[in-house]
Amino acid sequence: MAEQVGTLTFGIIKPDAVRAGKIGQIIARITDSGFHLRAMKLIHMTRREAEGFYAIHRERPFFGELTEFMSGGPCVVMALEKDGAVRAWRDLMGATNPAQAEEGTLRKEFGASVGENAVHGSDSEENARLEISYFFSQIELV
Ligand code: IDP
Ligand code: MG
Repeated sequence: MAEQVGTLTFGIIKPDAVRAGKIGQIIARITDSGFHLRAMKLIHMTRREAEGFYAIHRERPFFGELTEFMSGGPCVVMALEKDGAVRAWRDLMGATNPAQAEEGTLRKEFGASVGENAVHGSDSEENARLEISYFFSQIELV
């Protein structure tokens, strides 16, 4: 495993952005912003896998819509490294609702609605570790 120079966060290029052909542009924005890719793969989650990933939102009114969307097509899951990675990745993503996201953020550029907002990012280092381990085994982290 390469020497770790920052902290890790977990990101997803969501099915809407994959469907729109934006994988390459989003990865370019990620690496141009100084993140190092530590793990990455294209997957298509089952409904159960999406429900497991978003279990924390089980009671929210949008849980059904969210897990249907996230299991509705392929997505790209990633472990990203940078100094202060959790915060830096959320800053690059922008607000949950693309209509409220700042200029220059990924959700502003690629998100269509509060549900279909192009990218996911962990909200804490602890959740980043849990989310990375949900999708990647030890040997998939470079
Ligand atoms: P975050 O992705 O910015 O951390 P969360 O509140 O954790 O936002 O919500 C997780 C995901 O659930 C969002 O990214 C979005 O895809 C979806 N979501 C959040 N709020 C709504 C809503 O009001 N309607 C539909 N989907 C929502
Ligand atoms: Mg969240």
